[in-house]
Amino acid sequence: TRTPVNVTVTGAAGQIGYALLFRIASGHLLGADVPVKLRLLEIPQGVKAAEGTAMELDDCAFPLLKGIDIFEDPNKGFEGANIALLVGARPRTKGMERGDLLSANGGIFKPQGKAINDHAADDIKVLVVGNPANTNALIAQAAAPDVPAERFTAMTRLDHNRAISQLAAKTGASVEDIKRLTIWGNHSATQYPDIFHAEIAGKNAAEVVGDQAWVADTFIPTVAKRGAAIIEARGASSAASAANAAIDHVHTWVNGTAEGDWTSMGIPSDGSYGVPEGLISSFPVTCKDGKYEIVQGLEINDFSRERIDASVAELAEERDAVRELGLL
Ligand code: NAX
Repeated sequence: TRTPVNVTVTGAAGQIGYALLFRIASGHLLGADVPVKLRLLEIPQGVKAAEGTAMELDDCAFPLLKGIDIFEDPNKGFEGANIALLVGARPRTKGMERGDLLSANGGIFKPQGKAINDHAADDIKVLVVGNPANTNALIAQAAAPDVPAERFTAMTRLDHNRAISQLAAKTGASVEDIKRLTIWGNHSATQYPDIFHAEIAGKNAAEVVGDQAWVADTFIPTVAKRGAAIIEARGASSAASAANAAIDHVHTWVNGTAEGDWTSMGIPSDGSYGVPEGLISSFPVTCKDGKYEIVQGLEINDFSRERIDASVAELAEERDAVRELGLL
C-alpha cells in the first residue's frame, strides 16, 4: 500500500478551508488511490473550529484519510509536508493601507516559508491562496532558500476557471471545449485573461467571439471583478469555488495537463514574455510528471502586451514594497 501523502493546510478553520478539506480527504486533490494525512495549521483563535472540522472529517469515514493533526506552530505544521496549501492570510480591513496589509502578511508568510525550508519533505510543493497571493508566495519563497524556487506557486486557477465559464456562456460552448486560456500577471484586478490563443472546439476563441469590444469592456472586467461580485451577492467571499480551484491547481501540477491544453499558474518568472525574473506571475503552463513548464513562443499582440505589462508592473511594485519592509 502507498505511503500517505502529507498535506498541510493553513487557515484550516476558515471558509475556504471548510470547503477544501473534505475534497482533499475524499481523493480529489491527488487521486482516488492516494492516501493522505492532513496537517492543519491555525492560529490559536482558530484551533477550536479546526477541531470541529476534524471531527466532521472523522465522521465522513473517508477511506483515504489516514490521519488529521492540528498545529499552531508552523515548524510542526509543515513537518514532513509533501504538499502545502497556504490559505490563511490577513484580510484587508477597513482603513488598512496597502503597506500595512503587506507587512501583516509578511509576518505570516515569512515564518511559514522558513518552516517549510527547515521541516517540509524534499519534494514539497507549495500553493499560496491567501491574498495578496503572488506576493505572499514570493515572501515565503524568499524565506526558503534551500527549496527550489519553482516549488512556490500562487493561485490564479480560480480566475482561469471563471474566464472559461464566462467564455462558455458567451459562445454557447461547453466548458470542456475551451482550451488554452491564459491568465497573465497578478491575482488582482489587473490580471489579464487572454483568449487570443484560446480555442473553442478547435477554433480560435477570439475569432469565435468576433467582438473585441466584448473582450475589453465585458469579459476582462467581469473576470477580474468576479470576486467582488460574489461578495456583493453572497455576503461573503468566494469559498467553494476558491477551494475547487486550489484542488484543480495541485491536481494538474501533480497529474499533468491534458494533451493539447494548458493551464494558468502563478510561478516564479524565468524572464519569459518579458516578465522580470523572480516575480511570481501567472503564465500559461503545461504540467507533466509533477513539473510545470511555461508555454513558449506565443505571439503577444499589442492589446495583450499592454495588459500583461500593467499587471506585471503591479507585481514589481508589490515586490519593491515588501523588499523595503525587509520581507525579502
Ligand atoms: P477566512 O477568514 O474565512 O479564513 C482564514 C483562516 O486563516 C482563519 O481561520 C484564520 O484563523 C486563519 N489564519 C490566519 N492567520 C493564520 C496563520 N498565520 N496561520 C494559520 N492560519 C491562519 O478566509 P477565507 O475566505 O478562507 O480566505 C482565505 C484567503 O484566501 C484570504 O486571504 C482570501 O483573500 C484568499 N482568497 C484567494 C483567492 C485566490 O484566487 N487566490 C480567491 C478566494 C480568496 O479570496
